[in-house]
Amino acid sequence: MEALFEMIRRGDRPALARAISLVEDGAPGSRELVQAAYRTPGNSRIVGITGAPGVGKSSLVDGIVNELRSMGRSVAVIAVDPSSPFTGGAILGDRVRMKHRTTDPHVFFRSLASRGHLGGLTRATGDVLTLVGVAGFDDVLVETVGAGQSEVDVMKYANTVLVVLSPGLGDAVQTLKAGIFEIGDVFVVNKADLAGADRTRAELEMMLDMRPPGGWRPPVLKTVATTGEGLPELAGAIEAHYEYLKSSGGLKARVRNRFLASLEEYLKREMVDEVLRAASASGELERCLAALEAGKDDPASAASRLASQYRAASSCSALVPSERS
Ligand SMILES: Nc1nc2c(ncn2[C@@H]2O[C@H](COP(=O)(O)OP(=O)(O)OP(=O)(O)O)[C@@H](O)[C@H]2O)c(=O)[nH]1
Ligand SMILES: [Mg+2]
Repeated sequence: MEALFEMIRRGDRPALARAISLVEDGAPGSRELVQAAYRTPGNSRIVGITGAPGVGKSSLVDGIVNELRSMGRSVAVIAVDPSSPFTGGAILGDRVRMKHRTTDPHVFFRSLASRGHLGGLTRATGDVLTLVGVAGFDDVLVETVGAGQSEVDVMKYANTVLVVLSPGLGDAVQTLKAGIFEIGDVFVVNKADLAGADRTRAELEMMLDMRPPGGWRPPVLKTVATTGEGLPELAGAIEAHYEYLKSSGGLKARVRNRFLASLEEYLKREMVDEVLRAASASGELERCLAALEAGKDDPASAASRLASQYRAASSCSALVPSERS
């Protein structure tokens, strides 16, 4: 693992790819690798790209990679697919379009899928981003598909979040519903070659007008990812937002948020495992399940009962040392 870590630090891409697989699988030694990574902080800029399926996120990523490469920056792309626990990312593989990029040594591409362990993907993503940072990429682009909480959770790891829409799908309203509107730092109306782009843009501007004034006003940009139209402006907006973060102290807050988000993911697992273990040992889990099967309980009530029993038990055991002293 030490040798592997050193190779990653030197920017060895096959080593990075291997390490990511180990982390994804929770393989023996992967924890040490991740521990070392967090202690060797990189300073990659992390840009999240999110939006409804098919709006053109991957095409945009491709275009942004081109722009960043022309600025001499190295780029890693992590495509996260929380919606494919059954395909193991096979569909994502089809979605991913990075045709001519594979030969460029300054571009790294990797997709992450749930592989059945639901909930674990968000944890793994935080760790993978840290590993990629160790490899010293200037930029890391994180694309996520699917809608809902997992998407928002993954975006907590980003410094700058691009929310992508396409015209004519009533998307502006949909996006607002999913809670994704709130996290957008830059809005992109892609497929601006299609009818309705200006209307979508106006809708977004109107929604932004309703936000309390002050701070960063997210720009709304039009792009045509397939032709590259608007891509230089988009790269400029990413840069401008990052500069804003640096000068306003917001960057520190984002990084802190990222650690908080990771911590939260791990704590959730720790606590859930622990409560379940205790409930299983006391036989309470069995009783809960039996009551649920018999139609005499509901999961929310059962969960709050298990949690309060756990709290009661742990406060008792916490009292033991002080009683002794
Ligand atoms: N007309 C037009 N088509 C576009 C544009 N950008 C992307 N497309 C097409 O839209 C389709 C979906 O593009 P993707 O880049 O795969 O979209 P995505 O958001 O990554 O899709 P998922 O990852 O499946 O959610 C492809 O057929 C693209 O060629 C654009 O600006 N204009
Ligand atoms: Mg895609």
